[in-house]
Amino acid sequence: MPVLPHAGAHVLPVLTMKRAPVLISLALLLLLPPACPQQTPEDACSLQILVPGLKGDAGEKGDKGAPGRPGRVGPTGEKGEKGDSGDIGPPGPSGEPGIPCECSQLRKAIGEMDNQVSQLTTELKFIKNAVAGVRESEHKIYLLVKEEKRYVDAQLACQGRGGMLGMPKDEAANGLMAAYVAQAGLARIFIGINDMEREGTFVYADRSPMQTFHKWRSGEPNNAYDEEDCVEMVASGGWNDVACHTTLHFMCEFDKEHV
Ligand code: GN1
Ligand code: CA
Ligand code: CA
Repeated sequence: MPVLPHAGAHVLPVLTMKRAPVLISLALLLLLPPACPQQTPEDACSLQILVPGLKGDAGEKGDKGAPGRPGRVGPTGEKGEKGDSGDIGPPGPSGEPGIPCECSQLRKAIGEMDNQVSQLTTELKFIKNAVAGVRESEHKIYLLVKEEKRYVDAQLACQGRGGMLGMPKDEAANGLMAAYVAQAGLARIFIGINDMEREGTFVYADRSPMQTFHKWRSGEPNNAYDEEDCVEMVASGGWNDVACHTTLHFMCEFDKEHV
């Protein structure tokens, strides 16, 4: 609340309660004896020197201030594109030395195994030929069975051993089989060829059709007595159709892949 000026106080500006201490100080100063007796009366050793003077001239430029504090960290920038691949690095250091190769020992072991393989091969050949009495080509093993059976029973006997009645499908196979028969001192054997299903149409025991290769003897097949639907091979290698109920020795063949 403003304090209204009263009589005798017109030299002072309008005061507020906040300026009351200043007013009191000024009043005390007026009551005190003169503080500057050397000065002339004209000198304003009075109230005037206590009020602020005029604004002085601008001072000299100050020294440069200390650098300001670093600003705040800015927002994260956008992700940049992938850069190119770097250069190939230098080669790494050499590895640990390896274990010395026991080459001479390995060579010796391999040599011994080679000897064993060739010895076993010789023994197997002896067993096949002398004991079992078989013959073989690149892909097949042939077994001459010196038991007389009818065609169907002969085929069953071969199948029971994992094979088929021998099926000469080319000159080489026919020659091998014929030599085997001749060497065994046999005159004739059943082979795996018949025309049981359709008269005059001979097929192999595996049902594959007969191709251009054949070894029919002169005048055969003649289906003599109208009952010859099975085929025999004579020691010379020729073929002749005979009755299937005839009992003969026979030859089986086996695929080496399935042995
Ligand atoms: C035999 O039995 P024979 O000789 O008329 C053979 C026939 C031959 C024929 C050839 C059972 O007949 O298959 O075609 O010779 N029969 C038998 O001359 O072997
Ligand atoms: Ca026939
Ligand atoms: Ca015949």
